[in-house]
Amino acid sequence: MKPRVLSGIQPTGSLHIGNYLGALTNWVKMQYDYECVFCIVDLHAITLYQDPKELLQKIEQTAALFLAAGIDPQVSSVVVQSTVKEHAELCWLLTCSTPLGWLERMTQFKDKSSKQDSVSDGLLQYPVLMAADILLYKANAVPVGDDQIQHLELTRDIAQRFNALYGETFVMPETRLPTVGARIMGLDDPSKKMSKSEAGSGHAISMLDEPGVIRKKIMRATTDSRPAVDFDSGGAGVLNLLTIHQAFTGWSDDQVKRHFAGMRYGDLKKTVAEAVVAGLEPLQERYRRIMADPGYLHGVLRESADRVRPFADATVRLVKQRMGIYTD
Ligand code: AQP
Repeated sequence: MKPRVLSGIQPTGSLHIGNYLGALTNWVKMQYDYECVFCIVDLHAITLYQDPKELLQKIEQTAALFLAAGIDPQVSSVVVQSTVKEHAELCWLLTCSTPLGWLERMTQFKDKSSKQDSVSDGLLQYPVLMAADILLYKANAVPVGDDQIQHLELTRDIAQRFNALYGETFVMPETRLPTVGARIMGLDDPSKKMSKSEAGSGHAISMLDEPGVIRKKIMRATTDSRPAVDFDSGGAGVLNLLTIHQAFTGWSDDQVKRHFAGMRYGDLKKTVAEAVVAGLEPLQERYRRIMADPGYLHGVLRESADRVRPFADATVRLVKQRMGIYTD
């Protein structure tokens, strides 16, 4: 039997090239070697307020982007998290053995809660729900960007604690980071990771941005006061552009060095912009075709949920039995 993989993306805002390079491209590469479940994590999205009408649209758009990026629904399951109720059920069961202090220490919680007037309990529970997603399918590997490393460590802690209290139940999932693109930074501020929730129009490149918009954003990207690429002392903004180029083209470190050393920033930006445009154009074309056929998209989501439900149900039953909870 193939080892299992679980990963997810929140249907919040527009998916950007950080989500694409840090998560989606890695999923596409893994899908034929692993049994994969890729989730649109709508229950995670609502840990912060979402406009209901927009959320529904974003869920479909995110699913369509998964398929457009190359996820093959014949071999991978593309699941809207809330349609498989066991995600929420296992989250509650795990919440009861997760110490509050573990959750309060999470940097993402501290960061996101500091920006809210009122913090929901759901935001604190976010990483327990993520642990439930992973442990529900007994995933062996979880491909993520490096911002999720702490949540993956917590997942292993939650699994170990459960196993210690109730007997060996969960397998320990491994974190799988991409070799290039694990952390794409904001174009306007290369000290911050590219993020859907950053407001600035020059911050992120959306996977659905038109070529003209992509070129404009990259030409305006923050670099530094040097005139040309210097690999020994290049600033974070220049390194970020080089990472984006390398992730889109698949060039080796040597190729990148030979091609870009001494190149003026204006020419560097033009080259990076063309690589991004060329990388996203076919994906955008596939996206438009998928969105034009909602019946197909809904069918994929229904079939995927039906495929994974028996496995999810078996895990929750086992967990309940281990905990001494009645199962029918
Ligand atoms: N900048 C990034 N570089 C590399 N990988 C990234 N990921 C996110 N940003 C980058 C990876 O994308 C996957 C899904 O992320 P998510 O949407 O579930 O949540 P997030 O990490 O919170 O993404 P955002 O863009 O920062 O969203 P908001 O602003 O809504 O919180 C994960 O594998 C993540 O590592």
